[in-house]
Amino acid sequence: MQPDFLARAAALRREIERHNHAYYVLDQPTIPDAEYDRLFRELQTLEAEHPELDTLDSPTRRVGGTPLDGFAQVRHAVPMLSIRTETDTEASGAQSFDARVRKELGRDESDPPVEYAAELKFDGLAINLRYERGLLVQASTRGDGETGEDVTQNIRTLHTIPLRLKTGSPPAVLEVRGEAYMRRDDFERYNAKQREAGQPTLVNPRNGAAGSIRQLDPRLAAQRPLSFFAYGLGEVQGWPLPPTHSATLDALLTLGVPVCAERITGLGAAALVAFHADIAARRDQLPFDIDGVVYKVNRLDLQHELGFVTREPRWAVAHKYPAQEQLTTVLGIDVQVGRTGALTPVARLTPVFVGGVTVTNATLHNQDEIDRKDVRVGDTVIVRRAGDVIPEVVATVIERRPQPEPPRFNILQSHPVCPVCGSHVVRLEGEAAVRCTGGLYCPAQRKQALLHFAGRRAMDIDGLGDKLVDQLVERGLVRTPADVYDLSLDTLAGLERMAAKSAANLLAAIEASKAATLARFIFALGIRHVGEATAKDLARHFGTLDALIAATDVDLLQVRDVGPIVAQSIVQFFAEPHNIEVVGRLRDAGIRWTETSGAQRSAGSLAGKTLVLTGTLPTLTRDAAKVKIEAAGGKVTGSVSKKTDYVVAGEEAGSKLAKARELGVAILDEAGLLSLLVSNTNNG
Ligand code: 5U1
Repeated sequence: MQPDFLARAAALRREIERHNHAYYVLDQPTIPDAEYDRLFRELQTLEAEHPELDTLDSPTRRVGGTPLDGFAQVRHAVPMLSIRTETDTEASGAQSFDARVRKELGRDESDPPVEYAAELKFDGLAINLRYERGLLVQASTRGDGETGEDVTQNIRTLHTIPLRLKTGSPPAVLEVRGEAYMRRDDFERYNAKQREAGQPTLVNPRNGAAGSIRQLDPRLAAQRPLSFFAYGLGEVQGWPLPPTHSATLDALLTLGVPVCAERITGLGAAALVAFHADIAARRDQLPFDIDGVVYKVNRLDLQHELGFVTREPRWAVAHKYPAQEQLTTVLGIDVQVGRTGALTPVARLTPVFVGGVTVTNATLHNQDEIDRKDVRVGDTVIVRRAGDVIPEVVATVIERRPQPEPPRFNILQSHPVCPVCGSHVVRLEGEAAVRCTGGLYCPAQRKQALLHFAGRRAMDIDGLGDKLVDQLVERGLVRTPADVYDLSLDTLAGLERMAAKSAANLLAAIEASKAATLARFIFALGIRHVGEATAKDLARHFGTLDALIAATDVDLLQVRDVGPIVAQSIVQFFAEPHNIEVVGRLRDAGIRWTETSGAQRSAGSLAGKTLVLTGTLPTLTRDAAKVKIEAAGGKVTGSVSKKTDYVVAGEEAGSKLAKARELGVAILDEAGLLSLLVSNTNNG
């Protein structure tokens, strides 16, 4: 009989790989992170206690091992070829390839068209994955095509690459060739995190992929999110080759190897021209960078017949798209005020054609990024435009800097006040951004602030949407939210796409919004860092708007969950005279709420208590339970911690209930909650 630990390890591996697949491939996590971590640690412990369990396909191998001194050289069993690359127009590139292929195969006009496979040319790093008897034993870079570098440890950290092929009868040897790449969203997320932490950012996804794979510390490599697509084979033993390239990729998919779905097969040059045009039109919407498309003769016997010239096969060609990075010069550095008041430095550029459009401006993100890249007016810079992402300056070519050197650029020095509204500009501690303190008064922030003010969870003005706000602000009819309450039927009816009936409905919604709550009103003001939950806490704590306006940093720090950053932001907001003026006008317009005294606020039976709702309650919806709890002075949060007073659990309560048990937090059912609420009514 199998010892228990063997069976347990096998079950854990199966379960962890299932969760990995759900999380990394399907993007649909099946269990909470904490539960996944528990399973993973259990497997790590078992493997540490029983070294005989430590196999190459264990998911624990994916976290990266000890740092390397350098990469070992790997001689490729079958050379890794490169591909002929062309940048002609869409039609001529495909037609000249088809003409060459037909000529080499001795086909003339009367012969049927050649069948081609067309796919994407990913912008990453070419990798050879070597599977022996189904097990991933080695991963190597292309190198010079004959000899590459052994990057097995780092490649194992890519969760979409199978450590074992999905087949009951694995081939003796199967080498899979493809590209490791970084998705654009992973690149953006990684860089945003790095920027926040004041750490160096990646220049582009391709450098991100290449840099991670050639990273000597696999634990660092594991932190950089990479993906992989297969597009061909190397050495193969004991695996019947399918008759075509497309069938080969299909077969790899069934073995669990990732293959990109954006591929076609078609007859003759026309199919390739159509594929090229289709992908060109959708290039920006793809989740990853490509630098072109690849055309291949689909039948493997014809590929064999066509053979190679030097290191490039005659049966394939890459057809490039315009580059997504170009060199240009910085004519000046402007500052734009964004919707949260952040002053974003923008480089004005000598116009340059990049990523299919002419770019004249590129973001420099913030002061830290300007300093890190040392961008100055007059510099030659690399500009990148990929996907729908706004163009950015990714690096400065220091060698080309004009002499004498231009001065460094500093936002606070060049813009001590907001260029749009003249309010003070500050850089808050711990923040990368320099911000305008103008808030509601600043026109650049006005549209967004208005939309927020009118939002469902704020003043709930039904019908005051995007298009209308644009018109109202652009025509100068609304400068601050207070102006909304001065709008007349005539003015509204005179707007584009606004019938008399809609204008009357909007006016009624504006009127109805005057019956507010203090919490909604505070939230509607759009104070930075004051979300809905904080607004409720502030309303509950201070009871009146005047008390909140008069509050100091020290007073604000008494409020649950308010830390120094939030406190500073609130003080700064009410210190700006324009904001006080707008608040006064809103009150004068008739916005009202019930203000509560200190005694009333502490009277609720759940005053000061924090509750977490989990599972389905028998009669109350989650929103209804939340309203009742808040009416009794309690607060509802999303996660269980030692600070939680009660967890209210219904049917199918999951990890939150388990956590409550683990931490010894009191657990209530709906009846228990209702009895607490009843005691509130009796008391209050
Ligand atoms: N999709 C794809 N990319 N790519 C790159 N196929 C493909 N094939 C290549 C290369 C270098 O080379 C083979 C044609 C040998």
